[in-house]
Amino acid sequence: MSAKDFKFTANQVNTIPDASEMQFGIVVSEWNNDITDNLLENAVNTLKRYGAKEENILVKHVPGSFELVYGAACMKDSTMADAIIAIGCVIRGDTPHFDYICSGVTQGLAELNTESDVPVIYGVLTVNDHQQALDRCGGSAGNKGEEFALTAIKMVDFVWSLE
Ligand code: DLZ
Repeated sequence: MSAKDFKFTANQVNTIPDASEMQFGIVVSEWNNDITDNLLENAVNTLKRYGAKEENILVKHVPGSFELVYGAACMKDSTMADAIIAIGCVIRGDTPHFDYICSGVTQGLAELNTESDVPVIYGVLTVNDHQQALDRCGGSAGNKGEEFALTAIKMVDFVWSLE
C-alpha cells in the first residue's frame, strides 16, 4: 500500500460498540473469590448489556492470579475468542509474595499482548487490603468488572476496524 492509497478511518471514540457478533473468553482466579466472582458477574452482565450472546462468553477458572497468564494463553490458542479478559485480585500480605505475583502476572499478560492478535485485558486488582478490593467491585471506586468488559469490547472493535 502506498501513502496515496491510505484512507483515514477511525474506530468509534467514546461510544461503546455493539458486541452482538463478538466472542469473549474470561479467565478468572479463584483466590479472593468473593472479589473475583463479583468482578466476573459485572463483566458478564456488561458484555450482555452491549449485545454479547451468552453462548459467546466462555468462562474458565484457574487457582490464582499467577495462573492467569497460562490460562489466557491457552484460551488464545484454543478458542475463537476475539478478546480475553483475565480477572484476578492480589492482596498485599506480610511477605514479598505480593510483589512477585503482581509482577509475574502483569509482565505475563503484557507479553501475551505483544505476541498475539487477540487482545488480553488486564483485569487484575492489586490492592493493599480487602477493603480496597471491595471498593472496586461495587463500592466507592465503582465496579472494575464493568470497566474490563467495556475495554474488551472496545479492543475487539479496534482490531476489527483495522481489517
Ligand atoms: C499464594 C498466593 C497469595 C499469597 N496471594 C494471592 C492473592 O492475593 N491473589 C491471588 O490471586 N493469588 C494469590 N496467591 C496464589 C498465586 O497466584 C498462585 O496461585 C500460587 O503461587 C501458585 O502458583
